[in-house]
Parts: sequence; structure tokens; C-alpha cells
Amino acid sequence: GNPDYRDSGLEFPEGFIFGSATAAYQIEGAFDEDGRGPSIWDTFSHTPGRVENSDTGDKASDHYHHLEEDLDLMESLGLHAYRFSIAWSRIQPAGRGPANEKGLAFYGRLVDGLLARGIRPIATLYHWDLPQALEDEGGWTNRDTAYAFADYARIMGEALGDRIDTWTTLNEPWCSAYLGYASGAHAPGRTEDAAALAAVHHLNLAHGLAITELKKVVTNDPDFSITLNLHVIRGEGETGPEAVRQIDGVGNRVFLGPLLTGEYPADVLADTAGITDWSFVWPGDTEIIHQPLDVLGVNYYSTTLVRIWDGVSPFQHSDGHGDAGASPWPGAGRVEFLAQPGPYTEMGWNIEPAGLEELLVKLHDEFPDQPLMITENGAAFADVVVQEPTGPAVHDVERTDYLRRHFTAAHRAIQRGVDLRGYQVWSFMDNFEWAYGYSKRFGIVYIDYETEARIPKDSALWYRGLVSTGTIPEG
Ligand code: GBH
Repeated sequence: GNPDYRDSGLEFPEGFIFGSATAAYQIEGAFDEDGRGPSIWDTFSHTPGRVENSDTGDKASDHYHHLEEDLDLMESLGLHAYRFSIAWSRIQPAGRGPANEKGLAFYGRLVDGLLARGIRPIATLYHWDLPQALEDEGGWTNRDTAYAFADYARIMGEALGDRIDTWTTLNEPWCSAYLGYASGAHAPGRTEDAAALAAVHHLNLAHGLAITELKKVVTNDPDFSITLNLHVIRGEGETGPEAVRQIDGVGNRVFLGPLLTGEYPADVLADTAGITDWSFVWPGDTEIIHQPLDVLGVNYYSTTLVRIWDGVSPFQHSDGHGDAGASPWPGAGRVEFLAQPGPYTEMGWNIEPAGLEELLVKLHDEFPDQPLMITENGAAFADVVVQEPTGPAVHDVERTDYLRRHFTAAHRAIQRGVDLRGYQVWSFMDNFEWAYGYSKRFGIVYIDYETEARIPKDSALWYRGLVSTGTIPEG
């Protein structure tokens, strides 16, 4: 193997699912059309100072009005699967009550369009866009939101439950809970640690309740899943192991515990005892959360380096906030996040393909019978459109290299025995990158936000080669 992970000629197993991913608020636009109600991201992005450049998802990549074109593009790249999310507030504009037929019709067209092209639909029910009406009642800090989510899941199961390949309940509940309610970097922008921990539990509960409802109504024996952003954490120096324990606890095990073993980790309850007594966990909840997962979705971008703050040098929060801004790590207030060696993507995230291999192998060692799927991996770089004799092109050499290295890492994990079912590249197209707005491009397809023209980048053409042969291309 190549120590640099820049490998080629590696062949993936037969049946490996190569695809690409997006999320509703990041691509759809049409924010006030066909009965869609406002979500917390509409409110947040329309609040001055929350999103870079005051960007909003009002129009985004205008996928809502480019559905057929986008489906054709997916087909032309040969994708086996497409991972998308459903905007809850298109289905239930106020988060409760009868389904909006026009909302259902849009996702029905999307799913039928995928199936007609031989592309498997991987549907995520929640990628951060809570109906604002539910946030007005406390959002994820309110237990009722979990039951409202289960009701919405049942509606979607009844509408699409004969056609979806994989149902994913939540995307990255870590972000919903901690960026939404602790650091405030994401909608709804609250900064209360106790609220964030209640949100963690109600998101876990929502997952369990939703799977229970879906199982009652679906008819085609789909896979059930959840997607987590699991942190690959390395410790620095003497205090490294203790810092790793804390971040792994409140970042990873607070989800993996109830989901895969049916209990919250005792050390996390202890670390956060000064914030909350966890009385929002009711008897029976962890049994509801602990459902068999046909596949566990893993999103991976980078690694994290931590130690316990020495009380002298300037304190560093995650995401480079320094000592300004609230931390997304309740109960781990003395953990310091250190700069890593690079190279970095345009997000400033350390490029470390070995972290992906490490994460997959570690999950497999701990949960040997748990099939895994990479539901997101990709990179933002500053893309430039150039005019070639053949037309406009984007020579995104760095993104192609990033993908090559991470596919190599995934291949190595498979060689080491990991049951990895597939890999969804983030993202199919450039889109609204949350608090960064349109300033960051993750797509393998370029979006011209003036004309909404789609231009497959070189990385997309490279990926087409990988998908069609199952082998990492030479070069
Ligand atoms: C994913 O979030 C999202 O699912 C997707 O919508 C988004 O567009 C994509 O990635 C790109 O951002 O450990 O505190 O230092 C990834 C969000 C990014 C959250 C890395 C944790 C590290 C912060 N994650 N981040 S920290």
C-alpha cells in the first residue's frame, strides 16, 4: 500500500454502492413555494449576522426547479445511489397536521425519477431543517418534538414506503444538538448547555420512535439507518487521553451508547452532572432508541487534536473560535482544540485519510456485526471555471486527490475486514454551506449561482470512472 493513500488500481467489492449526497435546505431553494412552511434555517439565515455574506437558502442551487436536469446528471455519472433529505416543512408546514400534497408530490417525482434511472434512493428524514412552529414550542428541547417527528416519519413511510432503499432518520444529531443549542453556530442559534443535552436525548428518542413507526407502514423491506458525524480524536501529551475520553463521550458515545448498546455512558452523565440531571430520560426511552440498525451511516471529513487546557496559553475552542464564542462541547469546558499539521481544505479542516480508516476499523472492532456506510465524505476547495474548447470546465485537482485518498482509506478498511456497504460523496452539487453560505463549494458538480448552470467538475468525471469500473482510476 501507499503510505500517502494516493493509490490507484484498487478494486472495491461487487455490489459496493457508489453514490453522492445532498440535503434539502442546502440545494432546493423554492423556500416559499407549493405550501412549504418556514424552518429554523429560514429564520436563522434571514437573521442578520448569522450566515456569512447574509446568504440564505431561498434559491440555493434551485434544485426544486432543476429536478429532471439533476436526475439526468446523476445518471450520466453512473451513480448507484443518491442520498437526499426531505424538508419536513414541505410535508407538514407547521410540523404537525395533515400532509401537504404538493410537498409529497415533489419527493414522489424525485424518487420515481431515481428509480427510472436505476439509482437507489437513500432518504434522510431530517437534515437540520426543523419546522419553525416546532422550535417556537421549544424545538428539540421539547420531548413532544420527538413524537411529532415520528408522526412525520409515518406520513413519509405511507407515501414512499414501497420505494425507498434506505431510510435514514437523522443526519448528524451532534450538529443539531450542539451547534444548534450550545455553540449557536447553527439554527436555532441558542447557547444553553442544558438545552443542548436535552436536545441530544430527544433526537435519539426521535430516531427510535421514527423507526418504530416506519416499520409499521413500509412494504418493501428497506434498510433502516441513522447518520452520525463521529469524531476521530487524537490526544496531545500527558492530558491527551483524558481530553479524548471527554470529547469521545459527549461527541460520539452519547449517541453510539443508546443506539447500539441501549444505555447512556456513565462517564458522560458524570461529566455533565453540573449542567443537567438527565431527568429528561424517561424509563423505557433507551429501549425505544436501541433498535437494530441495518446500516450505520458515518460522515467523515477530518480529525481532531485535543488536550486539557493548561490554564496559561490562550484557550482554543473547536472550529478555531479561540476564547470568543460558545463551545459545542458541554461538560468538556477545559478541553483545548489544537491546530493540526495540514494540509487543509478551504474549510481549514486537516486532510487526514488515515482518520477514515481508523474510524471504520474502530467501529468494526467495537460493533463487529454492524454494517457501515460512508454517508458523507468530500472537501471544499476554491473552484474556478475555465473556458475550454469543449466548453466550461473546473479542474479541481485537489478535490479529486482528496477523494482518491479517502477512497483508498475506505478500501484499506475493507481489506482489514470492515463490512462497508458503500460511499456517498459530499456533495453532488455546490450548495448552501450552512453558516458559511455560498462561500464554500463542496460539489463534484459546479453551480453557477447567477445562471444556475450545472458544470460537472473534473472530480465528477474522475468519479464516473471509479463508479463504472469499481476500481480507483490510474493517475
Ligand atoms: C456535514 O456536516 C453536513 O452533514 C453537511 O450538510 C455539510 O454541508 C457538510 O458536512 C460539510 O460541512 O469538532 O467542533 O472542531 C459536517 C459538520 C464539520 C461538524 C466538522 C463538526 C468539526 C467541528 N462537521 N466539525 S469540531
